[in-house]
Amino acid sequence: MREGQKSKKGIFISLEGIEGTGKTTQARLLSERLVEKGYEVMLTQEPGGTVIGNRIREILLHVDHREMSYMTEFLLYNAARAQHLSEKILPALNQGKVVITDRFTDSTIAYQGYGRGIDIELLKSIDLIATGGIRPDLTILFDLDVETGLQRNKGINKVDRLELEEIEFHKKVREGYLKIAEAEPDRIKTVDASLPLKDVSEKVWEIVRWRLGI
Ligand code: Z5A
Repeated sequence: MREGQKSKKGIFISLEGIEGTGKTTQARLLSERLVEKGYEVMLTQEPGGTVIGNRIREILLHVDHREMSYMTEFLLYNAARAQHLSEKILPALNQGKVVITDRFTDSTIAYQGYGRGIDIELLKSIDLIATGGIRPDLTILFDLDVETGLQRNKGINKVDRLELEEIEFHKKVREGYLKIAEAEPDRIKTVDASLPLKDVSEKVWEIVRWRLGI
């Protein structure tokens, strides 16, 4: 899971992808299936997952904060992640739980790196400070064309600061995700998120069962 982590009994799973790919829905379905099988699960999300993280989330996503610099945005995501890890993720893993997080470091590489254009090496060096190098054991990337993803979100009337970005930004993020997945095929498994919801959840379950050996 990470370089240098002292103890770890649980399994750390992250779900990634552009908006509207179904991460939140699939996180819930996966959690329910794992609980049915007797696993203790902690379902969480970024930015957020803690009181401090949720406050940072409000700052990050508020539509009025259009003047936020890319560097401020990047550092706030990392601040929220550092808190999330120390307060929630690591304690849950040390208790042997399966932690499912809706987004983690790959989101920062995809959005702030490939999307905003911040140097990837710089992102990685700050990530090391925020996370101590902790990586999920398994990441599922939900891949979907940008137009469909944004359309699905329109259906639920959800708008935040990042969703106001031009479509080109979201396309760069999607391409970024695909590059990240290509570079780490053992950790990151890509699922076609354009399939019907039930089919996507079956693919997710297949991958997770394989990873857990059940
Ligand atoms: N961000 C960042 O820039 N850097 C970072 O480091 C981190 C995050 C951690 C967080 O937004 C924003 O922060 C996000 C990235 C940025 N930017 N944006 N924009 P969020 O947490 O509020 O939202 P999100 O992560 O982007 O997820 P989402 O937009 O809520 O979508 P989703 O979770 O992937 O999808 P969903 O809510 O499960 O489903 C959306 C709709 O589609 C819903 O009506 C479903 O019923 C429907 N759906 C789901 N699956 C299907 C299928 N298979 N077919 C048809 N319809 C479906």
